[in-house]
Amino acid sequence: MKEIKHFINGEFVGSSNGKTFENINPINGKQIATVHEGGMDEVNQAVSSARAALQSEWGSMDVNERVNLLYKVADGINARFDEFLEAECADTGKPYSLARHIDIPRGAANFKVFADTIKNEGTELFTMPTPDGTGAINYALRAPKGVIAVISPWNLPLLLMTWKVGPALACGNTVIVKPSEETPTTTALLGEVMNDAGIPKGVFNVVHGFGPDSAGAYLTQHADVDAITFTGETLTGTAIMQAAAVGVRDISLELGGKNPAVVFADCDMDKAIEGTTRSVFANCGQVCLGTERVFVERSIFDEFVERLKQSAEGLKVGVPEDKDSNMGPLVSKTHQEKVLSYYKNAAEEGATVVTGGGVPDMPEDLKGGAWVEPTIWTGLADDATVIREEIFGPCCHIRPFDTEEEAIQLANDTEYGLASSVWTENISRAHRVAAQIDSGIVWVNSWFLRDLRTPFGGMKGSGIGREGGVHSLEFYTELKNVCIKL
Ligand code: NAD
Ligand code: 6OD
Repeated sequence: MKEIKHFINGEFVGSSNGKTFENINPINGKQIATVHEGGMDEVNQAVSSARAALQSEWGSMDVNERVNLLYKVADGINARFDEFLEAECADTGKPYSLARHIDIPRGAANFKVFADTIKNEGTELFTMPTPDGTGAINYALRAPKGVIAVISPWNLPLLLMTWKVGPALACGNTVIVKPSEETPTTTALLGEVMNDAGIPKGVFNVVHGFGPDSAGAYLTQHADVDAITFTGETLTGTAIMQAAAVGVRDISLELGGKNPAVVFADCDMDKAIEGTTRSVFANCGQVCLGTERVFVERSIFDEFVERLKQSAEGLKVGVPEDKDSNMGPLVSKTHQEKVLSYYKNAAEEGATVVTGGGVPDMPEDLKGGAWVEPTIWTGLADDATVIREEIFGPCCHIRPFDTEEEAIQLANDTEYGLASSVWTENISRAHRVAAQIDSGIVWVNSWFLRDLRTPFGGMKGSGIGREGGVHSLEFYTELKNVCIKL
């Protein structure tokens, strides 16, 4: 059985307490690896290594050298593209076709883009008059924040982990990553790439384990961690924010969503169906930016529901290596139980099940997997459970609306505010509606189209802070003002 160890100070090490857990393939429920579970010892060692590395060659390295090393990391991921692909798909069950286009290329791009950002972005300078007439200039210096804890989820493991590690290292910090217990493999592989690229020991560390009473909590509570960057559920974010309050440490929180799509009668229906099919069902609905509430103008409601149904029923649920498969299983049996409980609840609360609602009939060797059907509901009241709570599965509710004002009010009727999509060919309406929807990103006639220079993050319960482009530099550095009296 393959063994996955921690990566501390440039070396793969097992847990001192001998504790391990199983890494399960969600397509069939079979174990694919044994993972070491980190305790306080491993977290202490990783934090000490990260602190020491700040004082080593890494701390005094000039930005050009750092940028070159990060380019080598990106090249290293690309050089081992197929290994990363296989590992990511085994941990998550997602189709190769998806991971090949999104997860792995973005894993590499996250290093290149932030290397370029730190190299090309200047800081501000102001000149000011003084009473004696000589004047003064103020300029800003950026310094790394220090030791950063990165806590990441399982849905896009490499993409979301490197989205934090890339800018953190570009800014000269050192990191300790606690990847999700469901998906440890690509983070471990990245350790090998870091060594091959020549990243100094202790700059990138990985401790595996769980959240509460395990590596996640020990790391976020560790007094020598300077800042915490987290992606995951809103409830976990709340616990991490409490941990960060001790010692007044900075946090960046990218949390859950209950994202709306608003489809106007003047949309291009083909584009709206194609985009909504992706936003609801891609990655088996496990994308924080995915759509779970669809609002459609009444005059096209029936046609839209029928066409989205056909599109959902045309999806092929299958194993990662199947070229025709466009939907894998959920990440785990535990998550399958959660999603199926929402399917049951929707029916109990009176939903019309347009399609799906259960478990697909899979071949015998896949029956132990975490499969669920793509599912669409209509007819629920606005306070129904599946309309209020994040499900994180391949499902949505579709509701009609009559006016633009009503559509905006419905879209904003949630405690979350991460992402939204608006489908209209009317450019004035697109600008008007985008400005009024309370979410960190509004896509018009698209979904998950990403420019990494733009601000990314959530409003309301979907998070605190923005990352992306210069916004990442704001989080991963301390800005110091120097005022020179002339
Ligand atoms: P999760 O919150 O359960 O776990 C995320 C990570 O936090 C894991 O590594 C876990 O071990 C760790 N953790 C759990 N409890 C902890 C604690 N008390 N202290 C420290 N660490 C702890 O999330 P998940 O189930 O892995 O991911 C799905 C969730 O993530 C969904 O809610 C989804 O919307 C959200 N998400 C948000 C974004 C975004 O950009 N806003 C992106 C992806 C996923
Ligand atoms: O594209 C990104 O940078 C990003 N953070 C995506 C988040 C997806 C959530 O599942």
